[in-house]
Amino acid sequence: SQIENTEKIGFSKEEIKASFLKKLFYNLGRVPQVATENDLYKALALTVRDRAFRQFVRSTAEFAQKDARAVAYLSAEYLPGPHLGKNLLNLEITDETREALKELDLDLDEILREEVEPGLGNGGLGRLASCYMDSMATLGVPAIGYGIRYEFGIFNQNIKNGWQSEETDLWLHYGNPWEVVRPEIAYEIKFGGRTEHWVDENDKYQVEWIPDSELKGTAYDTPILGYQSNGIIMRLWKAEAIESFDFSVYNVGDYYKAVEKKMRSENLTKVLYPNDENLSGKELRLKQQYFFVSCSLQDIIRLQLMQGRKLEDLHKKFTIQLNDTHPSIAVAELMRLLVDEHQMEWVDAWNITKNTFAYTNHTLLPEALERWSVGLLGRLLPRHLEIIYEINNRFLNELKERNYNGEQMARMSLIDESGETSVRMAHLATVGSYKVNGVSALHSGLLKKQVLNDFADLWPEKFTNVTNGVDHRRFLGVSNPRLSELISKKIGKHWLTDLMQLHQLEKFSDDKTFQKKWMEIKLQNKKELAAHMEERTGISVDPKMLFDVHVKRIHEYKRQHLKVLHILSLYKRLKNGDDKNIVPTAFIFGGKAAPGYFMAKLIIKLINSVGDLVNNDEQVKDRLKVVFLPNFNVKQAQVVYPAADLSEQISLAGKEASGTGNMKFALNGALTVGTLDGANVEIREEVGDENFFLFGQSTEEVQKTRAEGYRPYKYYEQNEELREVLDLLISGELSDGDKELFRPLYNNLLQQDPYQLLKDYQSYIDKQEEIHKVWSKPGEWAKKSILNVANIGKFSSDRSIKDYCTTIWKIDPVRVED
Ligand code: 26Q
Repeated sequence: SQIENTEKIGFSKEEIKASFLKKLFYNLGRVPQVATENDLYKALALTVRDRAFRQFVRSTAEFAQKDARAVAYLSAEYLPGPHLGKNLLNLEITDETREALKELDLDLDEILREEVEPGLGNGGLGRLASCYMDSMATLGVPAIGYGIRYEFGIFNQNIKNGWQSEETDLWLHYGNPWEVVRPEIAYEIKFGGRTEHWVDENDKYQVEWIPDSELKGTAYDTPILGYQSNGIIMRLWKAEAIESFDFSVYNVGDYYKAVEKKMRSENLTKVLYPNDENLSGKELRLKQQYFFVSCSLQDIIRLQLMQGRKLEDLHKKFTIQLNDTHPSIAVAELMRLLVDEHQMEWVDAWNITKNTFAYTNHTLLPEALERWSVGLLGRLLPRHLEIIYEINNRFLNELKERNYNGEQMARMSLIDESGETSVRMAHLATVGSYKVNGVSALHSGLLKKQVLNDFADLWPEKFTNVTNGVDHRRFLGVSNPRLSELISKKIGKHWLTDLMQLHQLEKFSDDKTFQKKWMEIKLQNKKELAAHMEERTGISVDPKMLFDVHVKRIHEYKRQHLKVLHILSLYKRLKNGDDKNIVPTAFIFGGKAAPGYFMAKLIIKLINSVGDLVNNDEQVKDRLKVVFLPNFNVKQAQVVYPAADLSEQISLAGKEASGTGNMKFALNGALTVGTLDGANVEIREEVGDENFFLFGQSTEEVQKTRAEGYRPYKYYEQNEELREVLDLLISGELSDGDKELFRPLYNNLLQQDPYQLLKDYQSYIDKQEEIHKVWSKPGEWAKKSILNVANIGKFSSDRSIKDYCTTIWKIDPVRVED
C-alpha cells in the first residue's frame, strides 16, 4: 500500500516527455537547447530508471510477502550491455519515448548510441549471467545477482598496424545513472594474519582469525527489469578502506600512511582480469573472489535473519548458484561464518552448506580449471585453508570407508599434491554443492565421463545438464527491430515471452513474398553493419556480399585461424583464375585477445594482414573482403548478429562448453557452419540437419586421432592446397617480406597442432563450397534462414531458467502482473 501511495509515474508520451524535461532541468541543470548528447542520454536514463525502480520495489514487496525461496547468483562477471534500449523494451515504452523525443527534435537512436556499456566480464560466462538476470526478472524468480563493481571493465581494444592494443575502460567516467549506492549495506572483509584455536569455558572448540588487514565492501545496486512487470537487482561490491581501523588503531598520527592504505584497499576492485580460459594465478584475483563472496554471503545471512528466519533454515530459503569456480571459496567462507562466527556445529554447518550451493561448470580445458597454490591461499586466507583441509579430511575418510584406493583418493582430493601443492577449486565446488551442471548436453556428458568422472560415479544424482540460452528480448527484440516487427506481424507478439511461438513461422518458409521480405530485412541490417564497419575501419563492403562472420574471444581452440586458412585458399584460387563456386564474400571478425596471450594476438595480426592483402588486390577485392571490427562488445554485437548470413562455430569438438553466440546468430536468421561441439549439437537437432552446415571430426574422433598419435605434417604433405596456403604464411607476402612474423603459428600447426586444424581442414573447405552453392540459390537460402529462426525457441534463456528452477533450485516463479 505504501507502494500504491507513492506517486504513479506515467508511461504515456506526454508524461515521458515531461519527466525527461524535468530530469534535464533539475538533475542536470540544462535546457534542451544547450544540452550535450551525454546530458540528453542521462536525462532519459533517469526518466527510465524511475520507472524501473518502481517495478523492482513492487517485485521485492511481492517476493517478501510470499516468503518465496530465492536465488543468489554469484558471478565474478556480468556483461549487461547497454541498459537504456533494453529497459525501454521491457517497459514497452520504446515508441512513446521515440515520439516524445521527436517532438523535442531529438532522435532516440542517437541518444541510445551515447551509452557506454558496463564491460564487467570477458565473454560468454559474463554475458550468460546477464541473460539469466533478465530471464529471472521476467519469469518472477526471486533473485539477486551478486558481483564486483570493477572500476575498469574489460579493456577497450584498438587495432594499430594490425596488432591489438589495450586501452583502459573508463566506463564510470561520465557517471553511471543506473546504479544506486547503498552506503549502509557494507561488510568488513579480512585478509592475512593467523588463526588462534582454543577450548572455551563451555568446553567448546573456538577458532579466531586474527587478520593483518581489513577493508569493507559497499553495495551498488542496479535494477534489472524483466519484460512487462518484474524487476530484480544486480548488487555489485566496491572495495573501500575502513576509516576507523586505519586512522585510529594502527596509524595514529600518520595521515599519509593511512591515505596510502585507503588507496591500497580501493585497488581491490579497480580492474577486471582480462583472461578467460587461461589462468593467471594472481594474488589480487583471489582477493577479488574472496572479497565479493564474503560480502555476498554476509548479505544473504543478514537477509535471512532480518525477516526472523533461522540460520539453520538458510538452505530452505536460499539457493546459491556458483557461476563457475570463481566464487567457489564461498564453500569455505560459509562454513567459517556458520562455525566460527555463528557458533554452529561443524556437521550442522556442513549439512546447510552442501544443501545451499549449486555449481555450474563452464569449461573442460584442463589449463582453465582453477587452482590456487596452498602457499598463496594460506597466506591470504589462513582460516579458509584450514577449513578446506578439514572438508578434505572428512571427504577422504568417507572415500576410505567406501574402499577407495590411494590412487583414486589422490585423484579426487581437494588438494593436488602432484606439482606445487594447490587447491582444486572444481573439486571444492563439487563436494560443497548439491548439484553440479554443465552448460550443454555434450559438455555435461563429458563432465561426467571425464573431468569429474570420479565424482559422478560417487554421486550420480548430483550431476545434471542445463543447456545455455540467450535473452531473445535483447538479441532479437532490441537489436533487430525490423525482423521483430515482421515476426510480430505474422504471428503476434507472444514470442517475446514464449520463444517457442516462433514455430509458427515454419509454415511461411516456402512463401516467396515472405522470403523476399525476410531477405530484404537482412539486407537492410547488412547495410547498417557495412556503414558501421566503414566508419570504424575505413573498409567498405558491398552489403550484397555473403556476410560470413566469426565473432567471439580469440582463442586457439576456437580456431579463428582455420577460418583464415579458408580465406587464403579462396585467395589462391582466385589468383589462379579459378573462381567457380566462389560467391562474393565479406569475412567479418571480431574479438578480444587476453593481453598476455601471444598466439591470440598473432592471430589478430594475421587476420589484419590477410585483410591488407585481399582488400587491396585489384583482382580479388570485389570478390573477397576481410574486416576485423575492433572492440567487439555487447553494443557492437547487437549490430553484428542481425546482419550475419553465416555464423562460424568451428571450435575443435569437445572444447567449447556451449557457446552462446551460436544461438544469437541463428536467432537472427544466420545459417551455421559448425562442428559437433557444445550447443551446436542441440541447435542442429532443433533446426534440422539440412539447415545446418556440419563439418569436422566428432569428439570421439578427435580423441581417437590424439590417441593414435596425431601427425599434422602428414596433412601438409598430402594436401597440396593446404600446403600452399600454409606456406603463404611464411612467404613474406602477408608481412612486407618478413618471413618470421607468422612462423610461430606455422610451426605450431605443423608440429603440434593441438586443435587439429589440419585434420579438419579439407572437410571445412568442402563444406564452404557447398555453402557458396546454396547462397547462389536465394530461395533455398531464405528458406533455411527462416527455418533456423522458426526452430530456435529452445535457446531462450527463459527456458534455461525454467530448467534451473525445476531441476536444481526447486523454485516456483512468482510473476507479478501489473
Ligand atoms: C579465472 C581465474 C583467474 C582469471 C580469470 C579467470 C576466468 C575468467 C573468465 C576464467 C574463465 C572465464 C570465462 C569463461 C567463459 O566465458 N566460458 C564460456 O562460458 C560460456 C557460458 O557458459 C560458454 O558458452 C562457453 O562455451 C565458455 O567458453
